[in-house]
Amino acid sequence: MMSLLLRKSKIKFLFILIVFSFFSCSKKQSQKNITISDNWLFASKEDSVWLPAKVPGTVHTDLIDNKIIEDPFFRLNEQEVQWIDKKEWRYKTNINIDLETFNSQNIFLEFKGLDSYSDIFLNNSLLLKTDNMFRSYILDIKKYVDLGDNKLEIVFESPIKKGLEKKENLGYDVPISGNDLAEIGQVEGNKRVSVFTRKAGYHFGWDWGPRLVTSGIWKPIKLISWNNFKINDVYLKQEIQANKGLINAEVEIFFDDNYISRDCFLEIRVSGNGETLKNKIKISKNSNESIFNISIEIDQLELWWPNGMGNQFLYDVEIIVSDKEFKDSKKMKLGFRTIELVREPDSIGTSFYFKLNNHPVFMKGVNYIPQDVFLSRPNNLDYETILSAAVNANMNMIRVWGGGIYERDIFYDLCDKKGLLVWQDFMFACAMYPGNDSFLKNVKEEAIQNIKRLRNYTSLALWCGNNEVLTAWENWGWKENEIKNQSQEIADTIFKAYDNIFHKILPDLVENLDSKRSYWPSSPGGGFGEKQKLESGNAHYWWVWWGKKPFSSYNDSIPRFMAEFGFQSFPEFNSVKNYTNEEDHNIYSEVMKSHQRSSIGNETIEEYLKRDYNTPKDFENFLYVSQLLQAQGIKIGIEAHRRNRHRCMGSLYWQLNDCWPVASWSGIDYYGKWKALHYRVKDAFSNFLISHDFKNDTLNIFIVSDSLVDINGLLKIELMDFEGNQIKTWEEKIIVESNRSSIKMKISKDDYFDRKKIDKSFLYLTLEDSQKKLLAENKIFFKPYKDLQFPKTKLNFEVSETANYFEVNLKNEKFAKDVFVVSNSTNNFSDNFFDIMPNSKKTIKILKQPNDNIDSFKKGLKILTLEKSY
Ligand code: BMA
Repeated sequence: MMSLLLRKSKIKFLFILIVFSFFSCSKKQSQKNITISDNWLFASKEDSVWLPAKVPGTVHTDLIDNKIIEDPFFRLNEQEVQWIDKKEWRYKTNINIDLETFNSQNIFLEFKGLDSYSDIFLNNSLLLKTDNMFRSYILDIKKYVDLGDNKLEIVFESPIKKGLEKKENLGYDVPISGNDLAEIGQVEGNKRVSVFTRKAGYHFGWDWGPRLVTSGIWKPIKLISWNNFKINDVYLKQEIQANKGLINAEVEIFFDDNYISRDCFLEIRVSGNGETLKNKIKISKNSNESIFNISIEIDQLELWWPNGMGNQFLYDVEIIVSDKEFKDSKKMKLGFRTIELVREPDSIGTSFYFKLNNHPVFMKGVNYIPQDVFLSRPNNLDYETILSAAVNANMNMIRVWGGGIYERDIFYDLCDKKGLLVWQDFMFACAMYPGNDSFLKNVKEEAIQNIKRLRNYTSLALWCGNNEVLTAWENWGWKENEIKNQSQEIADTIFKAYDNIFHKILPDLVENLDSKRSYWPSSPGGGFGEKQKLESGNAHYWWVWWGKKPFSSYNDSIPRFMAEFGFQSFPEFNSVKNYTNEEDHNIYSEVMKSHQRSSIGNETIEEYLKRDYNTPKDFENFLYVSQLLQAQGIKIGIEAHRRNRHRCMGSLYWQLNDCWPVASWSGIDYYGKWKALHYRVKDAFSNFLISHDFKNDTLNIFIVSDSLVDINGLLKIELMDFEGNQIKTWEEKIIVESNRSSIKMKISKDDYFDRKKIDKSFLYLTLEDSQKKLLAENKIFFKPYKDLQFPKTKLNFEVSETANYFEVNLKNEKFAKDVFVVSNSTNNFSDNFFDIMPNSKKTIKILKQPNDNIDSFKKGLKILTLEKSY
């Protein structure tokens, strides 16, 4: 009987479910979206020949694809293509409007990104003029479309000519840094015009980038048609109370003018651990208000954590608007976490650190620039690859730097997924900006759109007004120059524009649209004296590199948060071969110099290199040792910041990646090859770090932990020679306290210092947990590398393969320093640029590429070591 009843009720339930799903599925989508990417043609204004174009794309890449210009990254080709940015370019296609679309109540075209001055014509009528590549534009085209074919044409004006025109109209000069490489453009007295156009600053050149001032449709164009209603925007506001989460969603809904409000519902669905929670409310069209609020509570909340601290748990959130016939929906992801920037007076000055879920977190990371000068080139896989590399190096923060772009959605989607907190600059860098009304209005609209687009991302940690604008004005002599060369009044006008943008417009918008996030006006932003800079706010420390101070000065200049410090290196030889010919293989050749944009680049690398290393024997080894030098320097900086975490709570070095092949501060070259820096940063950023300093003839051994729990550990120090003979050891059981840096052992100089062996021995430091798992290791040498007597050693290696990997097995009898396994693969090894301890083995692997075979892989293998580099 019981089972019959059960069966009956089951059948009834199934019936209801089928009827329900029939009705819910049968609802028509109120909105249709089509990407306009086909059959595009382009031509310059004077040309009657139309050539095929890719959309999204740029004029430069279309000219490359049509073989009109050669690859601008090869040798000196960049110089040959400077005519492109002085011309006007036209793009056209046909949009087919089918009957259903034609009959829709509303038809729009959405331009997600137009670079930068464009006139948009539909069926030969000029409908819109645009002037900001960071904004999207939406155009009501209902009145202008025909059934069937419609001609869409976009004409791009020259950003250089427009810039010159605007410069002329402003009536005074604004200072712009030398990163704007106007001299390559050779235009009317080399005038710098980058700041007059709301366009990525680095397109005009940078001290690691080419000058390739693009135009084009850099983001997709969408044809959007809708009936009755449409979700326009969703803002998910989150709150955490004990172990409950609350989402308050602000949903902006557009209703068609003629829509007669029927039973209309707004619903929110949230799914996480297998179950879906729902809340549904009745709404009605209201002529005054388009924002509707709906909330939902989640029990037993699972929190989101940055990389290295826990899971990146993301809930699926869906917002649905529906009536009996139609529905529109939007799917999003949301992680629950609290995040705050803590700025409180303390015994040093004012703190600058982030608290995540109530824990202070040391930010380990890097500055990111756009992955290509041609912005339509990087695809989703490229984003996945570069951000995975950051995660692989144990980073938890990435700074989207202000001379590039507000990144594409995929970037932030992946940061949410991978636990990389985002320090987001607004797009202003190293220049003062005009302050006329139309410029400010344009900036305001750009900021509104981008704040709204990015505020739902879990990983977004901070809005920052600009990169190095304030410090340029106050510290680089700009203010004084303007007073001297123009007038006090003009200098005041220039700073008034600064004040308006960075102290009024942007903070007000962040406060109104994203009130839970902090805004920081400028990076760096501390006091202006050297000492004050280290006591409050964040710092960019460039005394190493620009100031030629030794790497050891990182140890004494500890700010509250280091947002930039860096040192250059060259790409590896296989990468250099991609953009050069054999005759260019000298760092001072015209081609290599052209792929080095820092005014002091090659000389500075050489100068530092000679301090610590022997002069490399050839070009290939010079490139290799330049990478060791860079890795060594940045390691010193990161360790100093982490040891001093009571004072400094972040270490972001300059820079992660490149936008073309070049000598630069990057840890990953344009082709995706990791330099020594990227491999070694992984240890320096590991959750447990063993590090040291020397004070008054005492060696202090520090243990730094970013873990949230205390653990038992074994600290071991071995003094050994390069042949592997142990001279002395120290061992101590310790407790590694959570989220902390402390000195765990002190050894006096008399104890470890053996004058006779000083150039043949080193200290090997290890930290193991109670299961004997190695948590951290490090080495201390007593002299610069050039003064050490590394043994002549023969490295043996064998290559084997598994289904997906090639493995290189290395064996060594004596100590080998900085072993670089060169391969012809475009992938990276599991480890590289490592030391091999005496009498030990090391296996590294590399993912196979399609069609790879072991013989050609073996042929491409080569091993470089420091000892053989000179
Ligand atoms: C920092 C950055 C960039 C520059 C780098 C190296 O100041 O903000 O402007 O590329 O230094 O000079």
